[in-house]
Amino acid sequence: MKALLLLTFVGLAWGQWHPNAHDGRHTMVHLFEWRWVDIAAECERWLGPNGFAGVQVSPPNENIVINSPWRPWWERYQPISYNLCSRSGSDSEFRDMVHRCNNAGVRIYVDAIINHMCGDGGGSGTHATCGSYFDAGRREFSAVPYSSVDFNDGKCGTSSGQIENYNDKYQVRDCKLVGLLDLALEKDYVRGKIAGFLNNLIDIGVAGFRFDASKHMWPGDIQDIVGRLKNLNSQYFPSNSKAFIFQEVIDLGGEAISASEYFGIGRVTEFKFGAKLGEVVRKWNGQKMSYLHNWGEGWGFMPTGNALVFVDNHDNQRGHGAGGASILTFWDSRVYKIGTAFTLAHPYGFTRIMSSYRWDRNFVNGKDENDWIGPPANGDGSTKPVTINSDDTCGNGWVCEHRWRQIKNMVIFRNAVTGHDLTNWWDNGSNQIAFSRGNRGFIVINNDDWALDATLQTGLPAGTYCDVISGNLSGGRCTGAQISVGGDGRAFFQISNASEDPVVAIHVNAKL
Ligand code: QV4
Ligand code: CA
Repeated sequence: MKALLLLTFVGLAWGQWHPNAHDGRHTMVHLFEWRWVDIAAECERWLGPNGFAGVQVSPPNENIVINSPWRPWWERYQPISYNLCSRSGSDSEFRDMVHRCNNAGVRIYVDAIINHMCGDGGGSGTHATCGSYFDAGRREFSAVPYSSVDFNDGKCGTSSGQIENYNDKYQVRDCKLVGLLDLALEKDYVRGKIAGFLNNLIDIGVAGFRFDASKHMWPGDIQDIVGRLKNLNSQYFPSNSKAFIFQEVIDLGGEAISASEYFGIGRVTEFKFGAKLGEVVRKWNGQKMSYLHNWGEGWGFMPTGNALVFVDNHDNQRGHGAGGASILTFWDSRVYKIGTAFTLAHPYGFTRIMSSYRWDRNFVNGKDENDWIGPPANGDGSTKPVTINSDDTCGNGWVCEHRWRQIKNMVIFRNAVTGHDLTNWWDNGSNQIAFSRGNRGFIVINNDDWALDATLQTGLPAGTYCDVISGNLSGGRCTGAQISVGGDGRAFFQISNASEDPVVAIHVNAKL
């Protein structure tokens, strides 16, 4: 019985729920719209050395080219074929990136668009990133190939052929999501083509997949496709490793489809996390930081072992998808850093950091009319390189949140504390909170409008620690604040509410 339980546990832990990261690495970053050559360099110069587990990359396969007049980021969510060429680079550049990132200890997770092809209004021709011929009206995609029999047109029950009612699960799965041609995933042929695409990526050496629009696919169809996947490439992974799967299902409650239907396949995006965290950090709707004491399942979130969590994603940072106005983004950097520090310090879920580019926002009646703007680009539409400034920030319009010291150091904090329970919770009944992660790390946040002055039990061994929010441990000294922990584990903290970063975080790997 014990052995059986153990086997089940190992199977679960190392199956599709496990990110296949190198030991001690516990956070991925979404390098949204980055070029493969830039990601390869970033793995070697930043992500590897700073303990990042992996990168979620933008869709690598061929997509429609939309010039209206400039290319929107969302054209990449309209596949034309499974050939690997996109604005991020060629097939050989993709392979080189995967190889170099794996060698730097950083995994690659692919955003896989398998629910649909391009929109029904996509026209016909070769306006696609590898130049393949297609005809959206006739449902022909010659480079796969797919034809009209491979789509759900006959199955969808609405007169528009679109999803009209999210309370009808048949519509949500069998009709077109915003006009996107919906694949007949119950067909052996279609499943085979998709599995072929994913297995090619596995052979190249990727560690797993984000399944886009999973809510719009029947769990049984996804399960069948996952069942066709090879083990991961043994050049980089232990033998018999399975691809990590995380499914994009937006479940804020109140719809026909719930995230739990997908738990048996892999992890699932927990969208309640960012929506609620934004409310709390912004102190909207009567929320307070002290209410975070039972964050996680206690807030009605899915079980931690199923959850993929993030403060914002590429959709809800610009008003697409779900979450609404509460979502924290780099545009509000102070609250963003508070929310991200809490996320990375807290044990709940597998964490993903967003890394963005800037665009010119243009709000009209509360909606950003420029929410479509693609990555920083040259006049010919090609994506601009990510340049690195002498202070480690990025140029050319790339935000690089994952390089902000306050965020990068919390990725390292998480690596130091993972596996240790949340203990020593403290709050002032308002917006000042603190907690330990066993005897490995301690964080204090002051989100009130007055100063924090408190002597708190840190749970840490006595010594002098560097606050990794205000600085680094460098050359045997702290470049920012220092915290002395006494023999009884207690330390004195003072955090001004006027501080740009009203957070102090200390851990055993940044101790003098
Ligand atoms: C328009 C009309 C349709 C019409 C169609 C005619 O709205 O009514 O039928 O033209 O062809 C773009 C446009 C959209 C356009 C569509 C098809 O914005 O106006 O339809 O293309 O031409 C991204 C963007 C979408 C974009 C899509 C495809 O967010 O705006 O649509 O890419 O380019 C739900 C889902 C969830 C989804 C979320 C955004 O449950 O799965 O909405 N999230 C994922 C991705 C997201 C992506 C998709 C799914 C689709 O994270 O980035 O959508 O792959 O909550
Ligand atoms: Ca579908």
